[in-house]
Amino acid sequence: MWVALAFVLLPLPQSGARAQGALIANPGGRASQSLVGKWQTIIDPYENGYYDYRYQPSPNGYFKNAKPRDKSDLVEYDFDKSAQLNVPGDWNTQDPRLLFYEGTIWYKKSFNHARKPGTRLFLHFGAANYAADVYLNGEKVGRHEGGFTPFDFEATGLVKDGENVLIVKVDNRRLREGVPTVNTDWWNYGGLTREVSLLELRETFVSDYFVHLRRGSTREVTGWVKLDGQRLRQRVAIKIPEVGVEKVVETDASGYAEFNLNADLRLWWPEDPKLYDVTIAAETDAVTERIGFRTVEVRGADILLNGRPVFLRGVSIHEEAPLRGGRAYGVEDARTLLGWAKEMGCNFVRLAHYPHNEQMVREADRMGLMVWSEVPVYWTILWENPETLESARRQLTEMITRDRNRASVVLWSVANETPLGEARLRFLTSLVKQARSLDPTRLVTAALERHYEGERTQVIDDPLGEYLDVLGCNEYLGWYDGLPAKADGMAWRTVYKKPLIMSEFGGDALQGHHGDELTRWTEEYQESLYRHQIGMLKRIPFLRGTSPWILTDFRSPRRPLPGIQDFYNRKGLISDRGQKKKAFYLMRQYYFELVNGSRP
Ligand code: GCB
Repeated sequence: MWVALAFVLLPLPQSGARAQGALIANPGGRASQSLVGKWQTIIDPYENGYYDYRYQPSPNGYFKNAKPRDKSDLVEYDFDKSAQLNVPGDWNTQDPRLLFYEGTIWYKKSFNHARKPGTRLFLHFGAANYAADVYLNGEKVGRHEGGFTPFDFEATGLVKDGENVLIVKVDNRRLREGVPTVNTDWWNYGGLTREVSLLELRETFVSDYFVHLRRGSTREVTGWVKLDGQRLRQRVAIKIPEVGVEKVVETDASGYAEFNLNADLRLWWPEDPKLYDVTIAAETDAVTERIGFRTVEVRGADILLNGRPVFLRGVSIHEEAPLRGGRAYGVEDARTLLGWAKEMGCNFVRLAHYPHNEQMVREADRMGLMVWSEVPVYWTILWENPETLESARRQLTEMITRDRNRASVVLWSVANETPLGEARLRFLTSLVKQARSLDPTRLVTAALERHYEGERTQVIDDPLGEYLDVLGCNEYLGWYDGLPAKADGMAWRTVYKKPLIMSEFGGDALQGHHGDELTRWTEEYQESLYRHQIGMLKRIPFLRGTSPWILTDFRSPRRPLPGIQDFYNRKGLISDRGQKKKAFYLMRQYYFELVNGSRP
């Protein structure tokens, strides 16, 4: 029943062979035509451009881009006279009318194309929040749900020589059965929030690959490649020219081949994030990208990077643009956010609570930051609903497919603060299993909750812990639970012999708001909270990492308090204007002490 249902819910692949959710690896490394910039847009809160007045899907929706044929003709919309929005970019911060908007906006972009013989064309979207219906020259190309992962639709047969019209209906309404669901502590930024491009690929092309060190080995590179197209049996070379290595394999009838090779590599470390050009060269196509090599494992309560125990000095980050606000995108935003983390002494970032844009992980690769990457399975998901599970599984697949060649990513997180129960355990263990089958090389985690044993002990015994490699835990002692000094003398216990990352702790402070240590919302209260927390963290024997909540203040509709919050969660160590709060420096001192055994 459930398999049948899942099948019915998924749109059929457009060009026969490609599976739903299949992504083209390394889209930034392909020949492409960028479709970023100004798009014409129509705000459509009633979905008038989609449904007719009987609420049936209309064959003449806005995707037809109609124009009056003569002076008497009635057409009630006109993209070309409508307002423009920037892509990439959320709509909420581009027009004050749209700050709280949740609903449909139609986007239109015209582009010219001159078809090259022997090419296949794919429309690539970095992300669209939440549901996107894509039309090219009046025809439906596909639909994607999930606001933080990429998607590709083949458009080979639909692109014309000359002018083409691409129209996308983006709907960011929150859905009870969605992933995330209706209730989150972040802004529901809508729109084409990441890059859009037209990829130009060969008729048979290298569609995906996974290149990594075998777990436990620092010399043996292993993985697989996959071709897409008609000529599926080919010789494919995997090359790392800098170390003079090349291995040739033959793909099978499905275009798939595995490989193994030995190489004398300089490993990827946060202190020395070495990356190599790796080329996958088939007979009909070749692609190159920068890849780092490292292993990550657990041994008892230790996390081992390249076989050595590491402590993950981290910080949690929302994908919120530094300084200008709204959704972050692109290299500049990534450099600023990750640069602040580095300045604090981090070797690790938790990218909460959904997959961030690809530039974040690519920059983390270059800058030497280990990454925790997460799907938006947050709080109160509908655990019993098969559609919800299907959506979570698809988003997990898209996240892993996009980033599995990134050395920086060490942890896949399947959930954040989810309530105990059987259906939830079934749901999450299914995600854990899937993550392991898509990527057996990384560690799997989740941000769990804790409970009291008496008044002075916190226990982590969530049954999900059994299935994870690393336990994450969110705790708010001193903020939602008592005052900062409550952390003093608090003991921690877990039933698992596994490493713990304290994946959240913290409290709100309005930057520049001062008072004594017991006055809420002041920098002094937040600083004192961090002081008590650090004292407690140092006493947890199985603690192997921390990612306090959070690097910068971020917008949240749950935070209305006038004069203080004004719809921002103020737990940032840095304000939304980029000013560091006192607690930033305290955390920085703790991290520098961890590295040097002394003050910075
Ligand atoms: C949490 C959530 C995070 C919230 C944070 C808070 O536990 O995981 O998304 O923003 O608490 O500030 O309450």
